[in-house]
Amino acid sequence: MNNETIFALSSGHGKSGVAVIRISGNNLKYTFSKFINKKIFTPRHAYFTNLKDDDNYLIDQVICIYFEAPQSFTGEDIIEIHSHGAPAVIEKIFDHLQKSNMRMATPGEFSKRAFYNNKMDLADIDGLAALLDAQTDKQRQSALKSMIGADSKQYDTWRNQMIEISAYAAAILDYSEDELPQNINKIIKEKTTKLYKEINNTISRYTAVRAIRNGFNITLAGAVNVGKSSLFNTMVGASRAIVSDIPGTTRDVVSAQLDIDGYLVNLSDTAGIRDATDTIEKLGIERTISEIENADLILHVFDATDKKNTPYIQKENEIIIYNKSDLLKTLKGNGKTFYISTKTGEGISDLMSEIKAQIHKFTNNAESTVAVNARTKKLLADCAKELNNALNTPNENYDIFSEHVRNAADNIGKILGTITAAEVMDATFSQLCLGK
Ligand SMILES: Nc1nc2c(ncn2[C@@H]2O[C@H](COP(=O)(O)OP(=O)(O)O)[C@@H](O)[C@H]2O)c(=O)[nH]1
Ligand SMILES: [Mg+2]
Repeated sequence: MNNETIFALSSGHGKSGVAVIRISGNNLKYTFSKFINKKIFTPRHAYFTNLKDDDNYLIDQVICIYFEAPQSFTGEDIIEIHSHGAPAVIEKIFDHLQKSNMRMATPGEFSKRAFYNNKMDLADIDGLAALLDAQTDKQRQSALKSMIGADSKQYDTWRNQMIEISAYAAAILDYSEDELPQNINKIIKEKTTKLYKEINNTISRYTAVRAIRNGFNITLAGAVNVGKSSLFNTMVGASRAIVSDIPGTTRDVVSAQLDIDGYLVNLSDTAGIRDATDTIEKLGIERTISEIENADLILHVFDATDKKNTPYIQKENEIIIYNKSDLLKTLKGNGKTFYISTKTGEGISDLMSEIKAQIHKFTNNAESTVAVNARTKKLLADCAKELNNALNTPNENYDIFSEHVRNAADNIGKILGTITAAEVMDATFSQLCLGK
């Protein structure tokens, strides 16, 4: 850790009414006093002031707030300058701060300081990064919950239980039976089994959490010319993909992000699969195949007027759609097949209801668990492995049992950052943008 005073634009870039510039450092009392031209001031109070440079030249009329350590985001002294949001004003303030011996923060540097000053652990910071990325209400809810410590609390509980089990296991060898709680052997095994189940259950929620945090992937698939792009446009509500009656028009994967019931949905329109001769179309088809593999839900579109429609074995994560129903005299979908017309809008709302139901089913209750991400999933898996090793310790060797459970606790410690390698931390902080 360095003692340098850092600053960054915490509000968004571009023209805005107000910009917030944050400064963090060890002792900013004097700096603040100069900013507001007052010797005595109260922390967390807003001061309206003419911000001037060292030559007494007026930079802007601003509001300044002083947060005294440790009651601040970073745990250090923080000054917030609320200036006008013009790029020229921000530039001039930055220039002034640089001349006052401060430097621009690197991405995530404020959070890094918060971490080192025990203001946040890595699970909180993962939540913060997700919150800053949130586009939909479900993403906001899930991220906020992690950021304010719900995940950390669960991890702490698990870790403490493991440390306790490990301590009891070690004690079995050192103490006589009447000095220990009754049935201690049985109790620690039961507790370890319970933890093992809980952690495996959490790992199994990974795909659901991912669908909330990064979006639920829906892919349009089917033969050419059945109306995939037309349905894509209907769903997006705007003409984003090229719709034409020339087979093979959609060559690349076209994607759009939608908000369905507060969930972020990554919808992609694909080339469709057929024996292509054109090399570009072939590439498109390859991409189609990989999109389908990554899809949480496939909307498989058929042309309802096509007499050749052969019976098709539906995949579990697939909805079968017959499009162009306007060209049919009689129709009705059943259960998981839907007759629609992108031309008349017929059947679209039933289809959307089914899509919503599928999203809810997929993400079911994932909000209630800790938000497993790629980093924490690996550590949870290592933790579960150690618990399993403990349970399979041969010959009732409680020394070895204790060590495995202790290792399991260390993996949870790594999730929180209490025990961690530098590269894990760098990866965590670099998700964050400037000013956080
Ligand atoms: N009558 C009718 N024509 C449709 C419907 N949906 C799409 N089409 C037409 O079918 C052709 C192929 O549509 P497109 O969306 O490009 O199909 P894709 O190749 O599967 O992406 C175009 O001429 C569309 O206008 C529909 O519901 N009814
Ligand atoms: Mg198309």
